[in-house]
Amino acid sequence: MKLENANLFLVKMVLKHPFRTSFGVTKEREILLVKLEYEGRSGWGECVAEHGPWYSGETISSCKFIISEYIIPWMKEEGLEHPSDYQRLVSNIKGNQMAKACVEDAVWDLYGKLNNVSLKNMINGSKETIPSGISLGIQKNIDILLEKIKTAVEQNYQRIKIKIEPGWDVEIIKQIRDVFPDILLMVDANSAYRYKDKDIFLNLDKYNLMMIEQPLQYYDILDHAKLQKDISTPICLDESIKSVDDARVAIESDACRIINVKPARVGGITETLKIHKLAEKLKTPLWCGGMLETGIGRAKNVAVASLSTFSLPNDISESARYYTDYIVEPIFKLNNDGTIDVPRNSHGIGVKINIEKIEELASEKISL
Ligand code: OSB
Ligand code: MG
Repeated sequence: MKLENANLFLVKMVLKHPFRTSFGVTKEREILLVKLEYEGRSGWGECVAEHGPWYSGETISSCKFIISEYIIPWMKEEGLEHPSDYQRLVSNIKGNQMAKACVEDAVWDLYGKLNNVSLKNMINGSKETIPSGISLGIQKNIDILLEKIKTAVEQNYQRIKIKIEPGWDVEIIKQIRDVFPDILLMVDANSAYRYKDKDIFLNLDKYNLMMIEQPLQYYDILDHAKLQKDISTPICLDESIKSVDDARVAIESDACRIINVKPARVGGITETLKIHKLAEKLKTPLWCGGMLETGIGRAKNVAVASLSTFSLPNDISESARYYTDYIVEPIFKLNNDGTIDVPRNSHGIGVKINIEKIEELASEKISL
């Protein structure tokens, strides 16, 4: 298939509740969507980059630039036999994983639609439902957080993740454990600490946490390995892992024992499949992270989480947790057992795009 048409949409979605992490507060999400067209069919991808470079170095503007200046023109020149050929097409572009990933997602979706096959089946996903967890941001006070945990536990989310930062860590976890001694609980620091803060992690080590996600700087594999020697709670890396090579180095140096794979952060589905193979070989448990995606990115994440190595609860909560507007149908709902169904009888990412809604929410539309 050789690309005939491409469109970018910039939509704004307001979160039901502000989401606060150690690097900032998100109240609304500006989202770049990519639509690719070939032979009357279209494929969609969602870019997870944020307005500013706070989670990673990429931004909506940098992604727009890389996609419109290079990726789309190259795709109009050269056809692809299969989505797995896409990596070669963009191999000259260093970094810019999120920009590359959202176009790759649209290629997989388009290929699935042209060939009547679901993304789950294209990548050999082996699960019909995926375990769902919830990520709770930093709150104004502990009572609000405890109430949010109570609600999530009643909804049967399979594990609770708490965002931490200096001043909102050990004492908060102690109080959560006083009320909820047995829930599957983990924390995510989004790089808010340095190795010199090791005592905080020695304290957190007492609270039977499933894992500690990204405690230190994203480039700092050495200090993560030192910290992992000091504590028995597994370290899970998020921001540090941008490729299968990063994953191999981190696992081999014991800088982490679990990886949060965000397909967009590692450059796409093909790179994710390489990490899946590596994790299978090295027996490293994976789970799929989230970036407050709309239904387009969420559908892709759900399919990826159906891979056998994605054995731990994912940051894929039900659609209604995030936004009041929906741009796909059906929306993702939480089953009573805290799982989410993987679309399998539909084609591509398995959701129908509500183009009227996208046009309504779009502040910008670019035809390439
Ligand atoms: O670090 O996992 C993270 C959201 C935005 C940016 C970074 C992260 C997150 C989350 C939310 O934790 C996960 C979700 O989409 O539910
Ligand atoms: Mg994280």
